[in-house]
Amino acid sequence: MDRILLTHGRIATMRGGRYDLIEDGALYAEGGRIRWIGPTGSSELSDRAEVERIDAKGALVTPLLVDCHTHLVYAGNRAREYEMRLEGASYEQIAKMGGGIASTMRATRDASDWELSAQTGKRLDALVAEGVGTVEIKSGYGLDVENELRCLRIARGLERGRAVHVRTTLLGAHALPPEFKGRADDYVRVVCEEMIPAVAREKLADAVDAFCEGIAFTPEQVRRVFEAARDNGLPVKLHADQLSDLHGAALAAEFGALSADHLEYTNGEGIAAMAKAGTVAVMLPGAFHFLRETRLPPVEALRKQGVRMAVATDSNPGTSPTTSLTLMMHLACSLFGLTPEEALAGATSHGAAALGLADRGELDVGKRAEFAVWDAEEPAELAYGIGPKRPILTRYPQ
Ligand code: DI6
Ligand code: FE
Repeated sequence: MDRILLTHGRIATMRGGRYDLIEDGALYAEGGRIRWIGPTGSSELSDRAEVERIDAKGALVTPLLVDCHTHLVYAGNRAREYEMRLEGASYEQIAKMGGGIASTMRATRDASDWELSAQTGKRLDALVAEGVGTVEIKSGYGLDVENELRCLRIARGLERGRAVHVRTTLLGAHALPPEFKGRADDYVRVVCEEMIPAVAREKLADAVDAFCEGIAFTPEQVRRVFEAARDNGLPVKLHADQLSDLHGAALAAEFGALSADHLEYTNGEGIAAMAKAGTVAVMLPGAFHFLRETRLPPVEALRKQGVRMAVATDSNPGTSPTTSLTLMMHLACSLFGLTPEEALAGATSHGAAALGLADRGELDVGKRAEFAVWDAEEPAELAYGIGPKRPILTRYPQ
């Protein structure tokens, strides 16, 4: 049925990134869009015929969640590296020994399309079961033209038959593949002159990302990747200042990036540049926790400057092996000091902004009629519990 009338919900609309609660709220949707939202008792709601009626019975209603940063397409796992790190090896040391991203690259290249789809689909299903309605999926474990495009195609293909939007991001500049050892600039040329144009031609990605870090690519190399993205009409995002301050946030802002992600080592200048450019700060507490990082992202400064903060899983085998966005909301509060309201905004309204999507992440007239009803009354309950939450029901217009 195309028409939906939800009544008696405690609706956290998340308009403007706030709970903006409607007590005993109702919403009416038609054609996949919200046409009306307000109090259940309103006379405007009377003559609605032939509608699917949902009585939320006082339960919490939120927009479907948005996970704006994942690396879902990969094969294998890195449990052995986890053991090594617990024994004292650092993430950088393991990467330099040929482990890390390169080891997942090998497993990913070796996996068949079917295996990759099946493994990735399982992770995507776990997110969907938690009330996530939009998932960004990056490539980045293929690291050659053929395999990066293959991973993006697999990511796109997973939308079929699932109640989820997949947004894809090319992360060709994730790590240097071994065949380019000592020739990073040559690899960057492949990313700029072959990968990005091919992805733009086939419309396989919605954005381009890069990893700006000592163990990955320099700011100069990232600049070239961003210029190529701009030349091909693709917006950019950046893994910025995760392990050291390379002024990644400022570089991202200079290119009007949709988001700069991680930001543990970002300085004040970078934050001011992000505020000016409207670049969203994506908080990734799963990676912080898993790497046993101690340097906190500059949450108070981001807040003061009015930079919108998103929260995402960063789901990947090396630094954030998780598929629970509500657990990340919990960690964003407990580890980074976000309020539960900020965490929910980060997984709805601001997560959508980090993907450049203005039609979701908030419940309001004209927005997509995508919502979840939770076994909860207080919106803070979503960040409060440790572990995945399951909504009672979700609605997702096809
Ligand atoms: N930063 C991260 O935390 C992930 N990628 C990135 O650029 C780690 C990816 C991995 O270790 O496999
Ligand atoms: Fe990441």
